[in-house]
Amino acid sequence: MNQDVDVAVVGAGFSGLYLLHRLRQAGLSAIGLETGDDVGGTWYWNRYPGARCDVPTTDYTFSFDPALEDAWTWSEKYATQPEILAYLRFVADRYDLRRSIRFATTVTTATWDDTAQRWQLGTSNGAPVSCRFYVMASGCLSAPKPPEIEGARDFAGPTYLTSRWPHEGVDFTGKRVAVIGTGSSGIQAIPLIAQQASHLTVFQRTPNFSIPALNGPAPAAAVATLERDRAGYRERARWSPVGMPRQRPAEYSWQLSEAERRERFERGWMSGELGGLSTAWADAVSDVDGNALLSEMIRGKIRDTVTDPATAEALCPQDHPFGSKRPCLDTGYYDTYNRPNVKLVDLRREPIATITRSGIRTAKADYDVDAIVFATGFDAMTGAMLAVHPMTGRGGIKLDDAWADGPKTYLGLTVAGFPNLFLVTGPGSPSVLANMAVAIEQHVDWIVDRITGMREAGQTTIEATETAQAGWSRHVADCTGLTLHRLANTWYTGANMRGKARGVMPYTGGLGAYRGICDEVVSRDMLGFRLG
Ligand code: FAD
Ligand code: N01
Repeated sequence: MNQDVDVAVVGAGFSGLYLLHRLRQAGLSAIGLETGDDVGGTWYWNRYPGARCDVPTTDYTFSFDPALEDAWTWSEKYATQPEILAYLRFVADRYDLRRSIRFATTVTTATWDDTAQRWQLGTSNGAPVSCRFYVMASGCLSAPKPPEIEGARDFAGPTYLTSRWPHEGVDFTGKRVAVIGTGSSGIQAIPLIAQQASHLTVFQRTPNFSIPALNGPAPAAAVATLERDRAGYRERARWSPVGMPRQRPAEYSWQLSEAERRERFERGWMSGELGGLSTAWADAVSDVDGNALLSEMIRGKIRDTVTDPATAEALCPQDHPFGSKRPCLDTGYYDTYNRPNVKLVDLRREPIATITRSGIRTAKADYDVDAIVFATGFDAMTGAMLAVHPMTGRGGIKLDDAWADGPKTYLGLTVAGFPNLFLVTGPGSPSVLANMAVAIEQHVDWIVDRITGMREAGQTTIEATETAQAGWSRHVADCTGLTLHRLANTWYTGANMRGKARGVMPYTGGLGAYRGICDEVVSRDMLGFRLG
């Protein structure tokens, strides 16, 4: 027996929770299907030491209900994973969402039935689901990347994935630990693991830019700005390029003297926000030359902090402009390499040959350890969507075939050939380049408004045209051509996954501009969509 609903929502993180709330408010029947056994998504899974947000929490928060904002106060500028998880649980309870979610349930297959004009979802637990609309709120950083290291299964000791951290925590006291990976997850975890372990060896393939978070209570000035006019602040965030209202500089690097650039850089460095540096001057993250000045100043900070010159040099990113790869916010990351119990292994000089029973063998040495932490990242943006396999649209077309040369969407929200399927924060949407709480609310509102609009118009199907999808893909590529993101091998481009098609996946034109485009599509009679 099927479970029949108007809308099936895959995932119970920020996106799934807000979707369920809005769908219920709209009088639609909906079910949430979630692999985890509780709500939270990212914040349910990523429980590694030091996990916290890198967008100030007063911005990284739901804004759809002022009463919810009144009911919750964040304790820190950058809240920890347990606090963000507690918030999402609070949201689930406040709007009584859990009763609509089937936990411990993975959506395994999805098939469009053109006769019934419904999706049929196979699940790992309980009845299959039949739904008119199928929404993948499955997360763009939710599918862990396999370590892709030979011998990974041979290691005799425990291994941990930052994105699947044990709920009971891990005690590394007295242990020799290896961390592989120096992205945001590794850079947050490394200082805390170093404090506990007897010895920590960090295996770094590509150094990342990181700036100090300077965490603490939410800065009084930021809170005052927000509280003076919260509705206005939230509205400005919605129309801003990155989902946070921030001043953008007018002066380009070449219009500033060296002393002025230094002064702005130091202020940005001490702002404790990624935006503090990317707005140091107008061309800081948009032009190679303006960026080179900034990147070199950051390398200077690394050299000033790390006492061993060879280690400092190995930690200095040289292969990508600041901001082209997601930079990190850290607490004591570079200082950690001054500890006597921490060693950096530069995999560019000695690549990993294999993992052995007792540790990690590189081209130069054997490093025996008691535990290995894989901070190796995600099959980003497409991983969770393609893991529903097969996902079959009109005429038997499969999503992995449709995306064989890279993901193609219309607005990052829909895929030609897949009627009544919506993606939240899909490839071709700004998502990961913005404050995602704001990006998610925009997507959810747009999707639910379309579904309710169709109900009012007596329509049952919506599908992007091939022409619209091709046009959007061109626009996404054109915008990318104007940014520095194309210059780095990152998870934004699929380069972190063996065999994955290459191309900048997020929309780089900015969240506010994107919102305007989505609204314009609606105001122009759903331009690019076929409705029936
Ligand atoms: P997720 O939270 O990823 O939830 C998706 C859910 O879908 C998961 O629980 C997953 O189990 C479930 N799922 C997937 N596939 C299936 C399936 N087939 N069947 C059933 N369930 C399925 N963004 C920011 O803007 N600011 C930050 O500071 C920030 N910090 C981050 C820190 C970390 C450690 C990570 C990994 C990401 C961070 N992000 C941040 C991005 C973050 O992913 C988003 O902000 C947001 O939490 C995503 O919410 P979501 O609901 O869209 O997806
Ligand atoms: O993943 P990553 P992440 N051998 O892909 C290395 C968000 N986030 O989980 O760069 C050796 O960035 C890999 O090396 P390289 C945020 O958006 C936010 O850290 O491919 N090394 C890299 O160093 C972030 O960008 C926060 O050469 C291997 C690392 O593993 C995104 O999630 C915290 C390897 C992976 O870094 C992903 O971050 C956490 C191999 N085989 C996450 N395979 C905040 O602070 C991979 N690596 C808010």
